[in-house]
Amino acid sequence: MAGGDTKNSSSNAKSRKKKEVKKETGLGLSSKKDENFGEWYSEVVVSGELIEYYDISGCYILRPWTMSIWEIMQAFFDAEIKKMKIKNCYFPLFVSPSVLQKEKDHIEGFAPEVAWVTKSGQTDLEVPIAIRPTSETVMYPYYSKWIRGHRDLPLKLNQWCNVVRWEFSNPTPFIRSREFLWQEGHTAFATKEEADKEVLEILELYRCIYEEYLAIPVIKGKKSEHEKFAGGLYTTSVEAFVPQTGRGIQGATSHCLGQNFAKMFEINFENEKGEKAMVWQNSWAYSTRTIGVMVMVHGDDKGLVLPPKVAAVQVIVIPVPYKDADTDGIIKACEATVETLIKSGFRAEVDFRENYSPGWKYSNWELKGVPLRIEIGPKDLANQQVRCVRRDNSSKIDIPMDKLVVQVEEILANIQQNLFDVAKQKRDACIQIVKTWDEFMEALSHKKMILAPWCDEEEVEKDVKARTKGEMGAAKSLCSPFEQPALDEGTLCFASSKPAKKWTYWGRSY
Ligand code: 86X
Repeated sequence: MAGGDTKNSSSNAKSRKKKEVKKETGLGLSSKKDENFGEWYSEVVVSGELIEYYDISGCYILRPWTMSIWEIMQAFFDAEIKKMKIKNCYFPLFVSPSVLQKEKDHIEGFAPEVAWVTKSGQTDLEVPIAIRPTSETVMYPYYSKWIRGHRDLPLKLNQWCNVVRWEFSNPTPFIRSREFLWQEGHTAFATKEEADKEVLEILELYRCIYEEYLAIPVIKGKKSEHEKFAGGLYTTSVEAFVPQTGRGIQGATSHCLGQNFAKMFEINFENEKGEKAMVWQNSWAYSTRTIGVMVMVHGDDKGLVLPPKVAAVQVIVIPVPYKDADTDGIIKACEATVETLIKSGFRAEVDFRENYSPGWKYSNWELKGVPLRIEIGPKDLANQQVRCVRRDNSSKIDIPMDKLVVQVEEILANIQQNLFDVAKQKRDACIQIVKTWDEFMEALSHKKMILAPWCDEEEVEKDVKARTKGEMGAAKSLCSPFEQPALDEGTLCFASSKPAKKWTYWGRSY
């Protein structure tokens, strides 16, 4: 007992000391990504100033550093869907219980997550009202009203909003929060062909957000019957992977709803032949979860690593004055550098704070993940150059002042590409192809993302879940990739030994 106490108090003292050092300097992370991923993540989102914890569990403050990333992704996606003639709208936050109940079947499983308003002041509401967990039931009664004839189709609406899902399993900033921001698109067409086409167009935009903006490789594919949105016909998704935890993560979904909701909400139209017909619908969404995936994939022991395409500040300029140096000259050079960069369209800032040393500033902007640091000291001034330091690989490059713009452009493009390449190489190293149950279990224990031939039967997937249940969580199907490797004649399902129908990714997931 005494021994235990001693050990405990000494390790407590150690961690207290670590935290004290951290408090004094305000710098450095006390957990390492490879040693304690969970703690590292909570620490990095706070120290990197993306998130502040809130006094309601599962709710987080999104700080400006987060919102600027969100706004950049939003600007891209919003412009793209406008090209597709999708229009923005805004429906109310509240749902009446009668409408929410309307699609009982798919609500049933979700019911425990619905948050309700039951009072105004001290007075009970006559009828409690629900807060939207998603907006099908809010919007579709009006689709029924607005759609009469084929001339009213297609109806293509999107909204940028918050939703609330009162989850009980361990909340994680961005990844699983009780309130989050997203866009939800809801479209209605006369034909299935039009709906099918849009599902894939939207999925391609989601791939683009992950791969081109967040520099995260994703796999496009179709969800199994068990994992699809129960209210819909089929679900497509982009799936990312976090090597440290060996977990897949659904990045965004694009559903074809078929005519299920049209039936429930009576969304009918008169077609060109004058016959009554039901619309074909889609719905699709991506959320602030994207930002959590970005932190998990690119962050390191120094803090956040922001891809240049989404960074609020792409270049931070830091003066490095010395006692007897030409401080004025250095300040002027810094100002000129930022001005040139901003004029050329870069997001650049200079850090002139006087009460911090250059070294402290370096660590601080590394913690915040700024892709490129430019240092200007006496030597740089004398040589008419600036020193660039990359956040992704710490490499240092001196560039002549008169080549600033072209070279910074090149370096940022290179960082963006390098982040993707490194992430893809790490992700690919975690993909394992298996043919048998034993190989599957072995790969799972090594935190792999597993590609296996599958019979595509729901019972078998349920069985896989049951057989892999444990403290780490069960394995499930992630998606059947659209890019299917050849499936040799006679290949058997890894889990049931029945004839395999397709290759499917499996793994633990968020
Ligand atoms: C599923 C389906 C769908 C529109 C999307 O994935 C894209 C955007 N919606 C969302 N889903 C629910 O339907 C749901 C319903 C309730 Cl009542 C709930 F509490 C939680 C839910 N979570 C997910």
